[in-house]
Amino acid sequence: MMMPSVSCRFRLQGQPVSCEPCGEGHINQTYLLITDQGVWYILQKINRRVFRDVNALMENVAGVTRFLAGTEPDPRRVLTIVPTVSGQNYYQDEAGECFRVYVFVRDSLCLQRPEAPGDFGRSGQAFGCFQRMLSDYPAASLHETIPDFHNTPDRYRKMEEAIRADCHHRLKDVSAEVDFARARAQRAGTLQRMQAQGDLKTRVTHNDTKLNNVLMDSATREPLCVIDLDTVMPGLAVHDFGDSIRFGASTAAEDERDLERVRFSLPLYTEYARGFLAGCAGSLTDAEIHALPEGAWAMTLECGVRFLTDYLQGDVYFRTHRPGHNLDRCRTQFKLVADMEARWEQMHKLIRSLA
Ligand code: ADP
Ligand code: GN1
Ligand code: MG
Repeated sequence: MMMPSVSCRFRLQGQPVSCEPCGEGHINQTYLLITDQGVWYILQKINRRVFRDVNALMENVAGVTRFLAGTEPDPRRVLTIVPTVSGQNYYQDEAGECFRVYVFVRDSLCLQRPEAPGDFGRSGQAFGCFQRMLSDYPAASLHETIPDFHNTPDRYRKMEEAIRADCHHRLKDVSAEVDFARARAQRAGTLQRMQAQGDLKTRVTHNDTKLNNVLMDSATREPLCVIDLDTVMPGLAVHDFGDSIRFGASTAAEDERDLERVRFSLPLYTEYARGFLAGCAGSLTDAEIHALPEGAWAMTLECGVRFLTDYLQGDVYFRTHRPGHNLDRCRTQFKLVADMEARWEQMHKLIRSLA
């Protein structure tokens, strides 16, 4: 990358000497920016197609990070926004593109899959703890950065719209996946119905709890910092649990093409559940604990539906790196859903034994 001209808009220590793409996020464009004083930053171009109201988004991030920094003195444990020269928390250029800078959390690991025993459980503890720490955060002050983000029935409606439009003539490739999703449409709304009836509590949640959204200390592998706060909104604890499971409790990557290699791992599920429950430290209700397996199933199915919808719409939402990438992702998610259904009793039994 050419040295970005936007860097001069931020209060950096020193002059940039390098700026290279960084990370494997599907949404924003992320760069590691290093200055001549040896200071490392994360520079991000925010995805405007996904986040329509960047001002609201950054108000959320600023509010949450300020709140967390008030309880946590170690700067490596909370995401830190670097302001612009005029004191704003992001910069908008003439073309309307929006950029922000964070302090890079040094000596940290960002894992794409659990690598060492305990990695996944520790990430569960971090996300559970994150949610508990935000339990006193004024939820009403948060903007809904993506409306209906984990409203699974609404994700189904969008899939059906994409099927009807079939604007890229891809429907013919995905009849098995469409059938798989449709066969589960009724059950997919279970958690929303429970929430509407007041059986599941609405909390401040992260909503994007992939393993690569928590940084670990590279020396001790202890969780350091929960990142990617763009979707912190009122939501369901079981969704935070489930989104981690769909990504991390698989024996293969989210985009693995060989489905034989994709299996739902009960040991990883157990490890995560143990860590998550410890992080929540008794704050979950019995109904939430009982619904954890449903959260895993629903988040995996929903994510598969979202990948399928994006495939049908021509890959406009998630960043892709090859033709059919979103369809490959959809297939891994549906394979995991089928595996979970086959192990449903064990998933429940494990949660009961931990609770
Ligand atoms: P996306 O929404 O595209 O996933 P993220 O905010 O998760 O964007 O950032 C993408 C990647 O950049 C992360 O997975 C991580 O590798 C890296 N990253 C982001 N913020 C930091 C940070 N403060 N310190 C170190 N690495 C970071
Ligand atoms: C996106 O931003 P990233 O890569 O952490 C997406 C999540 C999906 C995930 C699938 C804002 O997460 O909802 O579960 O891809 N984030 C947004 O890997 O849509
Ligand atoms: Mg991310």
